[in-house]
Amino acid sequence: AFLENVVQHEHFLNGEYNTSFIDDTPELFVFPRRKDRGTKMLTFIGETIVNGYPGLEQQKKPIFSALRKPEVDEDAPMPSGSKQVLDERGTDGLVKWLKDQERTLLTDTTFRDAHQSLLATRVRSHDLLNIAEPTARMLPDLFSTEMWGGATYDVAMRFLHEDPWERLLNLREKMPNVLFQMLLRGANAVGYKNYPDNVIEEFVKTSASAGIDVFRVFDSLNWLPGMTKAIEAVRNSGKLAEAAICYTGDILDPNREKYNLNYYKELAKTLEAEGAHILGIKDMAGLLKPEAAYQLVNELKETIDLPVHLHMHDTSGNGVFTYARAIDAGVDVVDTAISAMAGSTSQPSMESLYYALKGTGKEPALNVEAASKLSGYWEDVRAYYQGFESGLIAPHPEIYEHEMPGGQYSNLQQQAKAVGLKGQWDDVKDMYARVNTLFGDIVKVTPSSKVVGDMALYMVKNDLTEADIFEQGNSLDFPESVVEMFQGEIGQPPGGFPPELQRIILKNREAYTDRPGKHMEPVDFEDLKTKLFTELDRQVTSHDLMNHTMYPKVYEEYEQFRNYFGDVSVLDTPTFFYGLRLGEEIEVEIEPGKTLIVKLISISKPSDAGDRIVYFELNGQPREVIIKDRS
Ligand code: 3PY
Ligand code: ZN
Repeated sequence: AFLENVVQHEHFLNGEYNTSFIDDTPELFVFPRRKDRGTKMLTFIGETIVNGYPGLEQQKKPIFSALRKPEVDEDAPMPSGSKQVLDERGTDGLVKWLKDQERTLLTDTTFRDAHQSLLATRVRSHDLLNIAEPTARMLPDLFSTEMWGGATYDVAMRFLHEDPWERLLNLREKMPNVLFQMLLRGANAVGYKNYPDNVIEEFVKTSASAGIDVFRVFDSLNWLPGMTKAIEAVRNSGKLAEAAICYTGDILDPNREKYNLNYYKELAKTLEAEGAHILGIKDMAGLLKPEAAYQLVNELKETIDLPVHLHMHDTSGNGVFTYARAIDAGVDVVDTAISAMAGSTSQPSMESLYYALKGTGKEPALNVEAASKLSGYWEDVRAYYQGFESGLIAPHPEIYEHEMPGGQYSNLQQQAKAVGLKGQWDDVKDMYARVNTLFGDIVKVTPSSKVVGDMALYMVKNDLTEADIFEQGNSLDFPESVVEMFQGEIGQPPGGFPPELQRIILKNREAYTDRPGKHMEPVDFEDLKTKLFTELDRQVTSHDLMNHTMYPKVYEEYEQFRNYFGDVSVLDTPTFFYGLRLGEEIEVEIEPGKTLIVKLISISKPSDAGDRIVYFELNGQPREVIIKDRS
């Protein structure tokens, strides 16, 4: 899961709802600067009706079925769960409790990796919050809910115009009983590049106080120095450090000996010595075969004294088989998703795993009927996001050949299309594997996977072979991401970069092999606070500081959007993506107890200048907004 959408990001960055749009369409500012909330909302809905949502473009609003949301008794006491174990017994107590469990526990990734991998990370807080409390009440046996980090942080602001921190805090309130887990890209935090050490420290501290309990920390090259600061920061925050080894290659293949069983064992020992509470195995592409899972988990359990938590993607279709073998070997926790959001590039289905093992005594801890009910909700919600489906509708065992992380697959496909390689997708996939070999066989996960993808596109586009790179390399302009990686900006792969290739790629630039964080100036947060206070003209929170530090430009656009259109996270998802049908009326709860009733009356033809007037009723009163038709 991925590489997030970088392509799509870039694509959309130039478009629609961002600063450029607002700059190019000054006539939008005929409205008073401080519009009321109703007008802001009508402006957004009008905008969506006239111009569509970026990536979906203008289209008719489909008729969706009513959501099958399971009923729960909200007055009953909340069942206690793993969160209470952590709060009462601390991290060491939690680890002991986990080791004492007889059954394998489950992490539910539905709120993060599942939709990152299936729906381009587009699932909105509205749909998560709607099912959060039922999930907490119905699945209290979960080890954790993975609901933050990875690409969600960036996409929330960039495309959903939501604050990721608000999502976290609101979910925490509705789910007080299960551990909250996030994916942290080591020194890259939730970004695509290394950040200064003090940013990693602050980010972890702030996330911990906003509700994260388990931090799954990885490095995109399995480079220990890329993870140490993050692990230390998690421990200092009193939370659980799940240090992950990224699984690549195939330990069953004697020809892939760089990443053999011993390699993973040594890495695991090092992570244990670094202070990990839990060892994560992060199989981001879904390459871990069933027998390999058995051997790996078995050997790790013999080698280290930590609970083992296995994450994988079901791209090949072999996920449940792999998990069943990992369970045979005594794995402590596995990552699964609710079935309607599982399979393919997402995680294996929790109900499928349960049923596969039912009656053997090895079934994971799960109320399977409850999970099935929740799946009905997700089946209905998933339909809202149909425009973001990856298009991969069948098992894809080819993954074992090209090793592309699940979420990168559809993104790279888009990227290939964008550079005119639409008909050469097979060549790109093939080249991806060849570039990996050229680079010395590296781990491929955000952000290293993006570098391999960029190089593959570059070589196919320019009709270059490996031999050409060595022969003509001095006169070639390599993609920026490739140059940066070979400089050491995202760390070092095991065994280093191939020296001859590195010389060719870097030309006269210098490479370094120590931690990039060491070369970076710490961020002065006090200073930043003052600066943002002037810019935003309001109190600055630690969350603002983090948003700005991670993604300055995205955050600026997010703030502009929010000033202009207000808080659009309160809208239901069909309206958010498709606007309203003529005559349709919706209720929008803009804050607890305050509801707006919005009805679409009519839309004018465009004026000579291309403006349309969209007529609404807002709480029964006529209202209109002027929207530039950009078609
Ligand atoms: C991410 O970094 O977002 C991932 O999901 C990597 O697998
Ligand atoms: Zn994943």
